[in-house]
This record gives sequence, C-alpha cells and structure tokens, in this order.
Amino acid sequence: PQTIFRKDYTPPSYLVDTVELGFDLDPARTIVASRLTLRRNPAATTRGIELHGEDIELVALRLNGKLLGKRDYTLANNLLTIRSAPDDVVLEIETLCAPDKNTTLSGLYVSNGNFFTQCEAEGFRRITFFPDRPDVMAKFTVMLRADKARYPVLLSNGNLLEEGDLDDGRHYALWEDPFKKPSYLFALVAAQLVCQEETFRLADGRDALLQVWVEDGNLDKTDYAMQSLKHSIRWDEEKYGLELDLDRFMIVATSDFNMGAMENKGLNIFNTKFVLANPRVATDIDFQGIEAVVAHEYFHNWTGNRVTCRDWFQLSLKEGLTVFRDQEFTADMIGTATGRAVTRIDQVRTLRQAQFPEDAGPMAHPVRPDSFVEINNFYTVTVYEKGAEVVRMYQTLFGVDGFRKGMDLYFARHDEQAVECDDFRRAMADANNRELGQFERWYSQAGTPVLRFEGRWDEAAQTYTLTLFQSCPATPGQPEKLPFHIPVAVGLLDAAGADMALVVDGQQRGTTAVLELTEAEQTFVFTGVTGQPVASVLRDFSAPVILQGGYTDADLLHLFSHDSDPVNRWEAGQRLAMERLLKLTGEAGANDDAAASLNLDETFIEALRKILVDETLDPAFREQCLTLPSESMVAEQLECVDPLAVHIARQFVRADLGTRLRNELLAQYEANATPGPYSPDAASAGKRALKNLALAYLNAAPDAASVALAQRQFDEADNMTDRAAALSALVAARVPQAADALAVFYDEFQNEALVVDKWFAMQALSPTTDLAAVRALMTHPAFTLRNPNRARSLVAMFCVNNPVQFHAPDGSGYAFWAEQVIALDALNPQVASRLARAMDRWRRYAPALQWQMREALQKVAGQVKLSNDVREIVGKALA
Ligand code: B3K
Ligand code: ZN
Repeated sequence: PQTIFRKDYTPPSYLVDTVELGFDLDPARTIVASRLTLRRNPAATTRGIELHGEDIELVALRLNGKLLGKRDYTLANNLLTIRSAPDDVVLEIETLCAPDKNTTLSGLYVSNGNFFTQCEAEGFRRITFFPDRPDVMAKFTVMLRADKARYPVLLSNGNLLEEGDLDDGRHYALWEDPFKKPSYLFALVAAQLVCQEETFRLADGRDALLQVWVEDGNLDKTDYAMQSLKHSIRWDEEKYGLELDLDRFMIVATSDFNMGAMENKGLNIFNTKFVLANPRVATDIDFQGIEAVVAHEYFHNWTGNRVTCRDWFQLSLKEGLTVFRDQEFTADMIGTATGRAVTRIDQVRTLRQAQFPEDAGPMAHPVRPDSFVEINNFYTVTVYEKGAEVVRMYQTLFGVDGFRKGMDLYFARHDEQAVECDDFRRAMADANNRELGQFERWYSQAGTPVLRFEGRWDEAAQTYTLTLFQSCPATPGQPEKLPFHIPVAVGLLDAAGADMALVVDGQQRGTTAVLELTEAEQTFVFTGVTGQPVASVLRDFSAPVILQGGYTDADLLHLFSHDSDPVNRWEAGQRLAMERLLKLTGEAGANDDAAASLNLDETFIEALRKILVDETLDPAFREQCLTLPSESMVAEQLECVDPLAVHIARQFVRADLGTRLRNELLAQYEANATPGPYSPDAASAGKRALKNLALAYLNAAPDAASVALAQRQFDEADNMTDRAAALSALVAARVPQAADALAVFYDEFQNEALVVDKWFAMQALSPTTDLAAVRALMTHPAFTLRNPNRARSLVAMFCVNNPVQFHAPDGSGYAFWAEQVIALDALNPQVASRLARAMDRWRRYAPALQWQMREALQKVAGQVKLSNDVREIVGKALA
C-alpha cells in the first residue's frame, strides 16, 4: 500500500462549480448520471483533470458534449485522468453501482432494504467519478428517482425543490443545496421511514423545519434527539452567534453504520445508537451520548461544513474543534459547577483510557498527521479528543471572551473555504494579539508530554518556588521533541485546605494561576506565602499531559479532602488508588498464594468513606471519586503487563471496598433511589450512578443480601439504566440467578436491536465470560458480523474490554482476534481495522503472551487479501 504525505499536497488542477446528480435507485444496479461544470484552477501546478472512482462501472463519459473514447482518458488505480482539456469544461459521467453488494458501508449502500450513503472520508468516489478531495467545493443539485411504494421517502442535502410521480410506480424528488460543499458532505436517503417533525424559530426570526427520521415503530424513541437538536441550535446561536443556515435540518437513523453519525449538510445520518431512546430501552449513558452526538453533528455545520479542511491531514481542524464545542455544550446543559467538573472528569478518563495509550503505541501520530496509508484509520482519539484538548488550551490561555474573538475572526476570514489547522491557530493568535508559534508543536509533535514539578517553600522569604519540568517521549518517526507551550493551572492549599490568594511576579492571580510553561524547565515564584502549601497542579486538567510524581501520600490525602478544584480533587483520589493498585498488582503477580494475602490500608478506605457519605457533594461527583482506574489504565503504568495480576488486584480492591464499606454503600444505595418517573437529567443520572456503583461493589463480594438486592432491582426497575446495572451485577457476581436474568432480559427485548447489543456486550465484558462462551454467543441467531454495532458488541468488546479472558495464557484470545479481523475485513475494512487495534500495545505484555500476540499479528499481516486499512494497522504494530 502507498503512503500519502502531507508535504506532497498540491492544489486541485480543476475546480468544480456545480454538480448535478441524477440517481435511478435500484439495489442491484443503480444508475448515477453526473454533470459537472469545471474550470481550471489558477493556483494549479498540474494540468490534467483527475477524478477518483472506486468499485463503480464507467458507462459513458462526455466532455463538452463529446463522447470520450478509451484514448481520451486513462483509468487505472481508481483514478480517471483526462490529460488535456480546455479551461472550461462540462463533464457528463454515467456510472453503475450495486448498493446491495456494498458491505463496506462506505458510498451508497442498502441497510434493512433502505438506501443510505456515507461519503466521509472517501466514499463519494464509490458513487461517481469526482475530484473527491475536501478542497474541491461545489454547489450540488440532486435528482432522486425510485419505486414509490418501496422508497416513499427521498432525501438529500439542502432544500426540496420539487417532487412528483413518474411512470411505473416510480417517483422523484429534486433537492438543491444552496451552499458550496466538498463531496464528503454529500448524502442521500431513499427509504421507508417515518419522522417526528416540528418547526423551530431561529434567532433571526426564520422558521426552520426539524425532522428526525426512523423506521416505523421507533417514533416512541425520537423525543430526546429532537430536544437535543433544539438545544444545540439555541446554544450555537447564543454562545457563538452561529445560526442554522438552511430552511430544514434532518436527522436520519440507520442501524448499519460504521461510526456514530455523519454531519452531511442538512441531512445528518446517524447510527440508531445515537438517536433512539426512551427510558425502557436506553440508559443514562445512552441519553448522554445522544445529546452529545446530535450536538456534535449539528455544530459541524459551521465547524466542518461552512469552513472545511483543505486536506485530510487537517482533520482535527474540524474534529478537535467540534468535540470541544460539544463538550462545552454538554457542560453548559448541566449548568452546575460540579456537573461541569464531572463531564471534565469523563473527558480526562477517555484521554487516559484511550488517547495516552495511542500516543505511546505504534499508531502514535500528531494531532495533524504527516502521513497515512488509509485516512479512515486516522479518525482517532488523538485527532478527536487530543485535538479538542488543544482547542481547549486556547480558551484556557485567552479566556472565554478571547476564545470567542478568535472564533469570530476564524469565520470572518474563512467562511466557505477549505483551510488548515494553522489558519485556526493564526485566527486565535491575531484576535488576541499573541504570538503562538511554539503552540504549533501541539499539532506537529506526537506523544504525551510528561510534566513534573518541584515545590519549595521558603519560610523566611515567605515564597513558594515552583519548578516545572517537561519532556516528551520519542514516537515512531519522531525521536526528538522540542518543548511545548503548556498552560499549567496551579492553586496552593493551606494547611486547613483553603485556597491561598496567589501573587506571581508581583501580580495578583486569584486562587488559580495559569502558568505558561514554554521551556524544558522553568521556575515560578509565588510571594506572600505564609505557610507550607500543598500545590494543586494542572487544575481542571489544563493540558493533555502526564503529571508525574511530586506528591506525597499526605499531599494527596489533603487534596482529596479539600481541593476546591473538583477535577484535581478527583485526581488525587485516582492517584491514591493507582498507587495501591500497582502495589497490589505486583503482589498478586508474585506467586499464587500472594493473592490470598492482599490487603488495603485503612487510610485509603477512610478517605473513600469520607467522600462516599459526604452529602454536600453531588452523587455524580462521589461516584467519580469512588470509581477505580480501569484495568487497562493500570496496565498502561506497567513496563511488563500481567493482565491476570492486574485483574486480581483490582477485583480485590472492589471486593474489599464492598466488604469494608458495606454499611455506607447500603445506605447510599437506599438514599439515592430515584422514585417517580424516570428522567435522564444529570442530577437523577448522578444518583443512579452512585446507587449502581454501590450495587456493583456490594456484589463484588456477594453475600445473599447483595445478590437479592440486585435481583430485586432487576425485577422491579422501570428503566434500562437500573435494569442493565442490576443484570451486570448479577453476571459479575457469578451467581446462578444470572443465567435466568439474562434469559428474561433477552426474551423481553429481543425486538430492540440496541438492547440486544447491550445483552451481548454485557456478557462479552464480564470476566466470567471465557472465549468458549463468546464462541457460543456467536452461534446465537441474533448474532451477525455484518452489522457493525452487533460485531462490536460481542467481538470487539471481548477483545478490548475483557482483558483477563482475552489474554488467556494459551493465546486462544489472540487466535480468535486474528480470525475475526480476517473475517470482518472481507466484509467491512473499517470495522475490521478498529478491531485490529486491540493489539496495539502487544509489546508491553509478559514475554509468554507477547510472542503469541506477535504470531497472531503476523498471521493477519500474512494474508494475501487484506484491506489497506488493516494492513496499515498490523504493519505498524509489527514494525
Ligand atoms: N465526521 C464523521 C466521521 C466520518 C468517519 C469516516 N470514516 C463523524 C463525526 O466526527 O462527526
Ligand atoms: Zn465530528
């Protein structure tokens, strides 16, 4: 496979002004007629017309009315080139494709008998020949024709101009998108669907038509998506002055979808997982996911669509920014300060759980990558979540108002353009009169910076001298790193736990100072410090770095009890827990008997007890504080991972907490019941989270009473959050009741695909489910590899989130992984490639596991027929 480099970018030779597309939709044989008006790009450095095309059949090609023959163009390696053409060209292209054979879910495909498209990143070329690159922006008009009875709903981007009947029971719809857009934002839907709709008054007084389209029978699950859409529109108007620029905005749900959702202009296509919800079938987490993803896709209308990416290396320009926007939206929707902190903690967890490992592994890449083989492999936590952290740092440096000024300038300069990450950075710098040259390294250097600190209080001088050190490990292709520009938010706590007033360089800095670290080592002096402080460093997780060392156990206990910054307060608890988990892991791994003599110090238990029962703290925050770092986060701290030892250690802590905090957990279980009708609001969800954490810990050391509690909750709960939590507790407790409950649950929800996914996932995740049980589940009639959600719910869940079973010493998990990656690759390379990444960190496992993992990787790499997607991943893993 061929590597594509950012440095090789050249402007398109021709620009496209208008695109007229005609579709005669037929599952087996769809005819696509395209009429393009092109004009030579004055900035071009190459001459010929270059059109991409993949898996489609060229029927006819006309240039300015003249039919072209085989001598007039070349068609090789998915590229159609017309070497010489006049400056102004009308191209008419007729092609054929077979949507019902398209299992990749990229391009035009059939799901449950309905037509959908997915064009980002390079799916449009699977529909028609086109310069399929984001810097070619054109106006689209789309004519859809299909059988009326089978496909009563015909949708595309923009506004509906006309619809009507044709002969032979067919009908048509004509759509026009008034805005220029790149081809990756094209979409069509031809389907049997129903919709919830309403008109919504925009800030400027216009009325917009909002629609949520779903399969018949799901209209009882669209309210929350609709409400989230309205909140998103309002928020973008109020927060950024950005309005909906179309007369209508549509969301369409499909059960076969590679990702979460897609921001096609005016016609967002969603995975059902991020649309469908009601209390009976969806959990609090599902409701949160819907709100966030609906917002994310809506916000793309400005950050992504109106201003798009010059090339795919700039992907984070739209993704990092849009994730940051949806994160801020989620926080604003909750509204309270702790609510905001709880969402921030979730973000930190995601970074630690997924992004830091990526940045330390074979797929490490800068937020703006320098090269790729398959762009679909770069829709990563680095581009998305680390990208969002980079955007957040501008706001940390310039404040909310300064950030807004930068956004305004960005849109003033670049509306309807395809631009680079550097353009965003320049807008931020110029709007705030700041030089941000060094900040560019956040875009160009991969790897997670390591931050250390040393503090020294000078009693005589009444100063506190804080020295910050930064370094960044080597990553593939980047042996040396230069210092980053890191905003480090710092507070100082006095002996009573109160914030000190900060004076740095003679300036009053409130109680949290954002220090700007730009050197490898830098010293900051706080004056007027009358007592020995405890420093709270990196408040609100002010930069995506690993903060190492610097704290004693006593410091951490002080911060865990008192820090006014809730994120760092939580963080102190995580550090206390991590130290213990690492020590216990070492002990558990030493020998078989060691596991029996593990024990946890009373100091730690007491610290957790205090938080657990502190009624002044939100339940949601307490739940965050009581949740231990995951097994994979523990593994990430180890040079050589023994997954069984990690599992034994963490299970021991859970069970020990369940035993030693039994009374308090029971009391919280009772106190956080949410009587009355279910509501997904953050306060109620927080209560359920704490209650269900209590239930899980009680059942980590299950006695009859705890099991009975879980059973009662399973039987009586009226909402999926509580039912699923109870079922998971029963499954994890390894009690006979689990099998019955699983059967009851399946029986009740077998017609709800998203709940069946949960049923598979819950079992796949459980340390009680071994590979044989997974294989048995794969023979269940409801299982299929063809549906991405279903494949992920069982196969990926097991490989990624059930470490102790996946890493079975006999290597059977790895052989299973190889077999499934190969099977999936033949159907859907994007889904296969995600699964392939389960092996990213193979070099960190104990030698006996490592060689078996390498063998599995080599088995996949040795396949003759393999997609570029999977080949890139396994190739990098083995390199
Ligand atoms: N932009 C889409 C991602 C498309 C991925 C294609 N492999 C979803 C999103 O980030 O909103
Ligand atoms: Zn996005």
